[in-house]
Parts: sequence; structure tokens; C-alpha cells
Amino acid sequence: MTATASAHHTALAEWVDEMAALCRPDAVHWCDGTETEYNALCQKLVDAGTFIRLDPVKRPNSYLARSHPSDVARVEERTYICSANRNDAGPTNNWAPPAEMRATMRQRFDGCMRGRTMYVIPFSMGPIGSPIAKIGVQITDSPYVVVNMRIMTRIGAGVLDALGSDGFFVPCMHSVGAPLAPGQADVAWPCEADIANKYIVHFPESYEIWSYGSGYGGNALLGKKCLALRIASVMARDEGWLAEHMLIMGIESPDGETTYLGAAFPSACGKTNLAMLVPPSSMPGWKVRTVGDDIAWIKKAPDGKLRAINPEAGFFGVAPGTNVKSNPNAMATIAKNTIFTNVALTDDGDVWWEGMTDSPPAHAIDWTGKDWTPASGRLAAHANARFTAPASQCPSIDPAWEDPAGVPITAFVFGGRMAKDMPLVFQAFNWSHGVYLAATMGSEATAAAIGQAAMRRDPFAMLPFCGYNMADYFTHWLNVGRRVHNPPRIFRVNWFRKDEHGKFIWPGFGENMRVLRWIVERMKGRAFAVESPIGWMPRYEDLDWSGLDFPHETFNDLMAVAREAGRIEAHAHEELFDRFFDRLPKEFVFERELLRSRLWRSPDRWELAEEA
Ligand code: TSX
Ligand code: MN
Repeated sequence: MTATASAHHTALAEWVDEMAALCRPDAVHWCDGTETEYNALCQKLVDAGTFIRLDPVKRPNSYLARSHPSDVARVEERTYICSANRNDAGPTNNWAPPAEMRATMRQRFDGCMRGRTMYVIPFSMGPIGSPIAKIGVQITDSPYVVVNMRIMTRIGAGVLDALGSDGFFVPCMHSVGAPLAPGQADVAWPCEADIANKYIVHFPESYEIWSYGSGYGGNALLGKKCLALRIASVMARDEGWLAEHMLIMGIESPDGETTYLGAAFPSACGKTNLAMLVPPSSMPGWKVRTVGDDIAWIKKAPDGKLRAINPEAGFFGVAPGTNVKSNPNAMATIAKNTIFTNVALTDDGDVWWEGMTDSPPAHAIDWTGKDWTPASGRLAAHANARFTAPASQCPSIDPAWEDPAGVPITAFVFGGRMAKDMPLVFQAFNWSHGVYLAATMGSEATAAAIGQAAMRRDPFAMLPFCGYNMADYFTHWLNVGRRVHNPPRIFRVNWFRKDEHGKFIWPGFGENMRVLRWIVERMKGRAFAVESPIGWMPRYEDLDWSGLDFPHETFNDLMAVAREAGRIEAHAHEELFDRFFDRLPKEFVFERELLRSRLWRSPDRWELAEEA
């Protein structure tokens, strides 16, 4: 496609010209999004040594990329929210004055694409033309980014058509920050190696993104965390909807009805595994349908109900730990047409990572390109190694996953990773209590030395992804509940409680379907619950135990709430919220006091076995 392709959108054409003048690339390439273009760019990446083509029989049309060892993850300490007022970014975001940061960006981008091609990627987050979707245009000097964006979003000519002559788009500037002098040879993974010179910058008031120095994941695929979460969270606040770090799943019951829910978890809780869960065979007729595994955009539909779309078109999943037992649907999804980054290469031209098979290969090339054997004493795949695969290839993909109207959301689930004190599942008393539960969630970071565990709070799993003051975000959530007629029910779950020997009490994975069934039936008014100091809980007999030998006694341990632990927890909430000062919604102060008083009148250890 040529530069004239966008000539009918003056603002877009002008912006691209201006950016080309600033970055001074050798060429400008407008991405049309075709398969021909994709294949040509993949070939270019193979020729450059960035991609290794995998075995065409074992892993058809798939590639392996190895990043620079300094460029392996999101860089939160270099991520900025540049609002005019520092308090509008809030205490949980890095902030810099917008004018100052704009000057820094101009300086970094000045001539940064010399010797390279500048790609222009028109992309849609969400089905093209959906009333919930948004359009972005990413400029990048990384062909690796282009091919990943083609899997993760909808790109190309169809997006320009939807944009028309004056449609709104989010400008997303990206450079790996590695210009080439005339005659200078390129490297396989160009980037700025000095972390202090990487910048992931958001201007929330002008809905703009500038990313410099990294070619990896969320730093570089700007549709994902930068647009679909940080900028979209600001747009959602401004326009009255929700942009959330949530999977979306449909749960089909034996009567053929599908109930959709959104679920938010901090990292390392198995969100993708849950989104693609395979129910146990002892629960015939219960099915899980995947809509998305990472991000949900949720909007009040004309009928007053909340409907959600997955703004993405692919999965950018963590490879290590993924196997046919933990996630058979993910393994099937990545069987072909997949880009792998920082996994190991096997001698037969396939990929491998820790936890993929019961026994490791005798030899492989590790993610740094070195020979590796199980005796090497280091990881073959980087812990944050990824696969990029089309969502359409997922066997459990929901038939409605691309419905422009979205799917109706009737429940929100919030989870964390807690070894103690947090029950398997409970339901919030009401919307504001549920928002409070979500705001206080987190996972524990174990300090191995003394076996002491500190909770790392991650409100709504949005801590690194909220593009504005989180206290205002909590207020926004409270307001959404007031505006929706029958707001979704809110649940907390914890798959990770351990016994006194340090063993996981709950089998997790497919068995989580038993918890999901209770959640679905609660909303249909079919499942019983008892009131506890922290919320509504299922009794043993309220869960489906068919085909699973799980003793009543063990269930009580899994669900128990210790009053002293609850008291300490309530106190920790105070510390968490103090940093938001007067912006914190006053409902949260009342919720905390209500929690305190419910705990006060409860026994030392509140158990389901007791008659309240
Ligand atoms: O993804 C997980 N889920 C959700 C699945 C739908 N994981 C993996 C977490 C790391 C990303 C889990 N790990 C889950 C879980 O529900 N539960 C656990 C803990 C656990 C680990 C192993 C066993 C049981 C529980 N059992 C055996 O290994 C035999
Ligand atoms: Mn995520």
C-alpha cells in the first residue's frame, strides 16, 4: 500500500508525514493487513535473523524470535502517565509534566528510524465497526511488531475504511530506538539496551501513546496494555464504560444456556488457563467458551445491560507452565500460525519450555541462542517467554466472540493467590461491597527465608494498567453500578490456599468448574449460600462433587475465616487506602467499618459447619 492509501483522512496523513519528518526513516510502508504482506514480513525477519522458521510439519507457519536479553518484559519503572495535574495520575503511577515529556520524546524520536522502514499500522481494538471498538494507528520501525499486531488486533485496509475521512484514532508512536548509520549492519533484535533510556509514555488528556527503546510485548504492541488498558481506562471514565484487565468466558449449562462473566486476576494466577478451562467429564453438559483471556471492554447497551467485547484478536500468553494438562486448549491454539518469543528451540525444529512436557529434551538451543541440556542448570525458555496466536484457533472460542454487540456480562470474579485465610469462593453482599473486595485484592509474595508472606495489593489487577488516579477509578466503578439496572454479581475466588504442610488444598484447573457452576447458579437463583462475616458462601452440599473425592472436613479448612486474620486484613486496607487521601470514595471507609463490625461479632474461627 502507498502513502496515498490514507489521503482521504487528512489528519492521519498529516500526522504520518510529520512523524516521518521527525524519525527520518528510509521508507514508509502502510500496512494493508493481507496474508501476502504478513508472509513477506516474516520472510524479511527470517532473512534478518530475527525469526527462525519452525519445522513446517511439527509447527506449520510458525516462527521463533529471541529478544535481546535486556528486552524481555514490560518496564513498569519506565512507564509514565503524563497528565497535566500530577494528582490525576495518582500515587500508583509514574508521572512527568507533559510538556517536559513531549520535549524528551521529540528528542528521542529525532532521527530514530534512520536506516529503517517506518510501518504505519491502522488497527481496530474490537471487531471492526463494533460500537464498543476503538481505532488506533501505530507507527513503528519494528517488522516484528507488525506481524504480532496482525495476530493480536485487526489491522489494515478494513480499518482505514472504518476510519473514513475524519474518524477518531489513537496515535501510537513506537521505535525500538536503534537507528542505523549508512552501511551499519543490523542486529537480530534491535533495541535500546539501557533501561534508563526506555520510555512507555501515555498522555491521557490527548489520548496519545509514545513508546521508545523496547521491542517486547506490552512495551511495543501498543494496542494491548497501552491503548486497550491505560488509554482506554481514561476514555472509559470520560465516556461512562469500563476498560478492564479481565478474561471473558461463557459458561454453558446442560440446558444450553450460556452465562458470561468477566474475571480479573493478578499475574501468575492462570488467567489464560481459566479462560480456556476444560470441565471435568463428571460434569456432563457443562462447557466453557472463551471470549478473551486478558482484556474486556464493557459498556451499557441500549437495553440497559452491560455487554463486553474482547478488544484483542489473539493471545499473547506466557508459555512456561503451559501443557496438555494445564491448558489443552492453549496447546491446540498454538499448533500453527504462531509466533514464539524467547522459548527454546528443539533439535527437530520445534519449541520447548519448562513445564511443557513431563521430561525435558536431551538437548535444545535456549532462549539466548546457546546450547542447553537438562544439566545446564539454567532455564531453556525465559520465564516470560510468550506465544502470539490467533484467538480463532482456540477450540473453546465462543461462537459470539466477534459479535460487535458484545456478550452480556452477569458476574464479575476477582481472584488472587493466597496460601492462607482467603476462602475458595464467596459472593459480595452488594455492588459497593464487591467493588471494595476488588479494590483490596492481591497476591502474596512469599519471602522464602522465614516462610512469611506479604500481600502485594493489585486492585482490580489494574495497578500497572490504570491510566489515571486509582481512587477516581474506584469511584467510577461505584458509579457504573448505580447506572446499571441489575448490576452483575461480584465474587472473590482463591484457587491457591495451602494446608499446614504447604500443600495446595484445592485441585484447581478443570475442577474450578465446580466453583463456576455455583457462581452461575447463584445468579439464576438456584444455588444456596450462607452469610459469613466476609460475604455469601456455599455450604459443602451447595457444590457439585460428582466424580471428585473431596472430604467435607477439607472443604471446611478451605473455607474457614479466622477472626484475627480478618482483623489484620481490615487494618491493612487502611494502609492501602491512606495513600489516596481525600480522593478515596467514602463508601470504602464505611465498607471497612462494616467488615470490622461483622468480624467483631463472629467467633475466633468462623466455619461453615457451625449454625450461625
Ligand atoms: O492456572 C491455574 N489454575 C487455574 C486453572 C483453570 N494454576 C496454575 C497457576 C500458575 C499460572 C493453578 N495452580 C491452579 C489453578 O486453578 N491451581 C494451582 C495450584 C495447584 C497446582 C498443582 C496441583 C494442584 C493445585 N496438583 C498437582 O500438581 C497434582
Ligand atoms: Mn494481562
